[in-house]
Amino acid sequence: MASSPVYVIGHVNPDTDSIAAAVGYAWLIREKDGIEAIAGRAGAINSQTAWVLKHLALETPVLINDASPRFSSVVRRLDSSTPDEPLRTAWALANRTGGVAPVLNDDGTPYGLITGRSLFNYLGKLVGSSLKNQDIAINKILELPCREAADTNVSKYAVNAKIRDVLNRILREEGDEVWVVDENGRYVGICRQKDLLNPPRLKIVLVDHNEPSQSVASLEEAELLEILDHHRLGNPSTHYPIKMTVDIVGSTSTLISERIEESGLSQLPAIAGIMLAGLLSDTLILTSPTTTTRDHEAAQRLARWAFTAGSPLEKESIRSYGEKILSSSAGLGNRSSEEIVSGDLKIYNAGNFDFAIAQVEVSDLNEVTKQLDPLNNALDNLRKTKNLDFAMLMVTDVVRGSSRILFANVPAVLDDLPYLPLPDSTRLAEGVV
Ligand SMILES: [Mn+2]
Repeated sequence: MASSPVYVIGHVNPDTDSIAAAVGYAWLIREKDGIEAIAGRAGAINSQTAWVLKHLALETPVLINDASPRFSSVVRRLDSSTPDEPLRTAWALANRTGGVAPVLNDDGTPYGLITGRSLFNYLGKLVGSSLKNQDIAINKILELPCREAADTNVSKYAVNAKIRDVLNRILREEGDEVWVVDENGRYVGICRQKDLLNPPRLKIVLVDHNEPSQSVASLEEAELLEILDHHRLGNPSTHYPIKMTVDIVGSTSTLISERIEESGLSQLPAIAGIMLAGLLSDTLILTSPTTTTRDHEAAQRLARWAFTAGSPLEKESIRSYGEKILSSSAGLGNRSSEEIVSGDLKIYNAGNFDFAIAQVEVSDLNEVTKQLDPLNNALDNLRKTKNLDFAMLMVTDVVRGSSRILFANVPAVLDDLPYLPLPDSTRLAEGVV
């Protein structure tokens, strides 16, 4: 079996830096190490990232929201025969596949599986106890159609199904093989019981986060190779040593652009373009308090790679590109309150409280006033369903650099927050993004 690919994946509720870092780092691994690396995403992309991907004509990374091994990691794509072909075809096939011949209908769906057991059962029926039938010559049997000797009761599993979910059921089945089919029920391959017992783990590199709670589900079932991030440490735990870089810069894209430079490589314009978008989005065009000199240098470097002749960003400056990116984030208008409070959501535990902080970016803080009641309701529902002590929604004006904060069930200790209480019981946090 060919070595399995490495997936580079950012956090759930991905923002632009999270997607950009996955795309950029997967490229670097492929380019520098010659390893198959694929950019993944742990959830739906937001409207800002969608705009950037489209503008740069980049493909959306593959959705991976659960790292539990799937049938796709163990499927054997064996050659097949058809129900009407003579059994000798299946016989020849089984000699090459190690004893199995998949028989497929014309539309590509499984008809039945010819195995040693199915053949033996069939011969038993054919010969029976009658002495005269024992004279049938083997070459006559091999002329019979495949359909006769195929076991048509073999179960089918979707190529994307999680092995863990159905393993016990499969182990109780009679045969050693099961079908693996695509979403239309068409043959993908077969899979043997013994391959399911210890499936290869998904190889994963985490970017732009390090807390398992912000990661793809079933991370513990994956083989974690590396973490590359710029956030606070959130207790990642592994059974073996891994490469880990958590540095104080404004974006993960900054770190990756430095790695690319260290390798003596230059980035493709479109990928440099999305990394620059990740950097400018996380640092609000290099103005956020998290911005460092290294981010400024990275922006220059990425701009040099991205703003080349013929690229979609040919005529941009860092400033003009940054403004387009920030204004491409959707306001509150065309999304439901439920979507808004769960879109960019992080769950924390600190000081004996379980709480959530959600954030949404707008270009005008007055948008909040119009939707205050539904947003408060959605925030409180979110708090209840997630079983939290309290929840906050930061509505951030990315142009003027201020936020309005909505609270659900906020504890008294937070009354001392230095943010101006407004009559509608939200608070204004000037300069907080
Ligand atoms: Mn980031």
